[in-house]
Amino acid sequence: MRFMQKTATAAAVVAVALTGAILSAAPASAAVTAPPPDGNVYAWLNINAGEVYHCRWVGNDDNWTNCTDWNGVAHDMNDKASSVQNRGFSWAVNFYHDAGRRGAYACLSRGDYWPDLRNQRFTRGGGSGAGEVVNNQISSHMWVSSC
Ligand SMILES: [Ca+2]
Ligand SMILES: [Ca+2]
Repeated sequence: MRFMQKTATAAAVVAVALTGAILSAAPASAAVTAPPPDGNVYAWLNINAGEVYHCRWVGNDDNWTNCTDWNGVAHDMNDKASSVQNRGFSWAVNFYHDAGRRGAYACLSRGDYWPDLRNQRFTRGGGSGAGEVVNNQISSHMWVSSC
């Protein structure tokens, strides 16, 4: 009986510690530089993810005109994203210059973060937007096994 009580207490302590870690990680800016994977790819309106206005996706999206943030609020991110982050569990993400996964693209590996898309270019695929700066030009994305 005594053993069970101790076990229960220890479990409660662990649960509190985990809850504290999650709560402190979610809203802090530190979470942006070292985010835990949650299966989503994120895009923000401004650089450095410094803006509440964002979208996130679990799957692919052929047209960023309609997307939703983590509160389920609808946004238009087409040709507007200035920072992106891959919080997927295992896949990389291709970001395309055009809707429908067309045009040139840039690839972001799992766990990576581009805080300022003015520093990134569409270096892959060729076609529309090839070699251009990624900032304010992404229109669709697709998960891929690797970059
Ligand atoms: Ca922008
Ligand atoms: Ca575009």
